[in-house]
Amino acid sequence: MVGIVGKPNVGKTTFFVAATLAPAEIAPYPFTTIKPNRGVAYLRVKCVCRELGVQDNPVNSACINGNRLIPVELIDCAGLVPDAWRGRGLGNRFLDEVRKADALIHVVDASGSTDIEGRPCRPGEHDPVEDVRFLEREITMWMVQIIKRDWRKLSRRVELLGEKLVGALEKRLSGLAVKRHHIVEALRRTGLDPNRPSSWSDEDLYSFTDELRKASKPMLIAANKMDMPTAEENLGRLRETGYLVVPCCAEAELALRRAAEKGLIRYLPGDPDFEVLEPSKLGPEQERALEVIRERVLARYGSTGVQEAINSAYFDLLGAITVYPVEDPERLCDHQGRVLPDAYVVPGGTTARELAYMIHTELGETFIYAIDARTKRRLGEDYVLKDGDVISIVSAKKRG
Ligand SMILES: Nc1nc2c(ncn2[C@@H]2O[C@H](COP(=O)(O)OP(=O)(O)O)[C@@H](O)[C@H]2O)c(=O)[nH]1
Ligand SMILES: [Mg+2]
Repeated sequence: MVGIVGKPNVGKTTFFVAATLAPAEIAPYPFTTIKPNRGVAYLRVKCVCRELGVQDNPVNSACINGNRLIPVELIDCAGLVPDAWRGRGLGNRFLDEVRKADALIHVVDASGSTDIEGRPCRPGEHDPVEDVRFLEREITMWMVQIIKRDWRKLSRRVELLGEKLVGALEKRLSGLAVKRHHIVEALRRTGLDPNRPSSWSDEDLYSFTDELRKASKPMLIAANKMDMPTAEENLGRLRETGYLVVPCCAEAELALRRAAEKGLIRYLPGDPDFEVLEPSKLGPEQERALEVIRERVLARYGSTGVQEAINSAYFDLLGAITVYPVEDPERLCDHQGRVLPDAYVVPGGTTARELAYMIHTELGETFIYAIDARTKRRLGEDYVLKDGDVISIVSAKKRG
């Protein structure tokens, strides 16, 4: 799951509403509304159907003109204000939501027309780079607070009873979507001694936790409100932070999706342009508004950035890949004859057997080998899946 974070009034909810408005061509996913601030967005990838020259019948996803749309969960986190980690504002709610996220999209008001607390100010007056630093610090401080709670007890167990720090922290932080390899990575980056936690200073603990945050909550910046004249120059400065920065206009995306929903324009989220389908039904104001979007956003930045930000969160931050499991490697279909029924978005490094487990526990347990449907070659359980693989799994037990 990916969380949308940022201070108030930057456009998080606009981004969320736009991203979770299903394209008109596809029936909304059955679990579209989970909670008011939790919904389903779609990853957009080039489907393998064209390359393989087949007409597909997607089941767990949709395919529009060769674009596979795969549902993923998105959460619109409460606006963050300084000192949230101490419980200020909606701090606790915010942190409770960030807890579950595997990656974060930090929506920033690139136009600089909201101050550090999210209050409107003169466009260009506020420096959005400050927002980036403040959010990092808030999340790190919150994690420090959790780790510090029983640091001494934990240190004693490690130093006197020989318990491993990595294992102890893993248990302590399991509710924060922090994994073992994140902890190992943070230790490696700080070079701190895992056998002597009692010797760590407060600064050591802070830098360790900061690395832990970077590893376990990778983040990109959606530089929003790019339609505003003051946004352009902040874009370069935001890029200097080292983060992946996607120029964005959530308001434009929302307008385009709504116009597409009504059949007024042809537009698929992520497209570089739109096509007016019903010129007679567009009022002069709507026509002008769409033209402004084309000029100020699409022509300049190549898209509204909303789809790109969601795709980047999965494919760049999390290194995910898309694979297509099929039962019949010849006809590329499931037992009901549906061609390329499913697209799975899985972590990079996933093996054939791990994929089998993701499909069905029993399939994982009875796995014999897999078949690459393109080459018809046999693949062993340790085969590491590649992006776009079409895979059939052969197991000892016939599934009913
Ligand atoms: N100019 C401009 N305004 C936007 C954009 N996205 C959102 N807004 C406006 O910013 C204000 C706050 O938006 P909202 O989504 O409620 O922000 P949140 O508090 O971060 O959830 C609203 O007035 C939106 O219309 C954008 O891309 N461009
Ligand atoms: Mg909001």
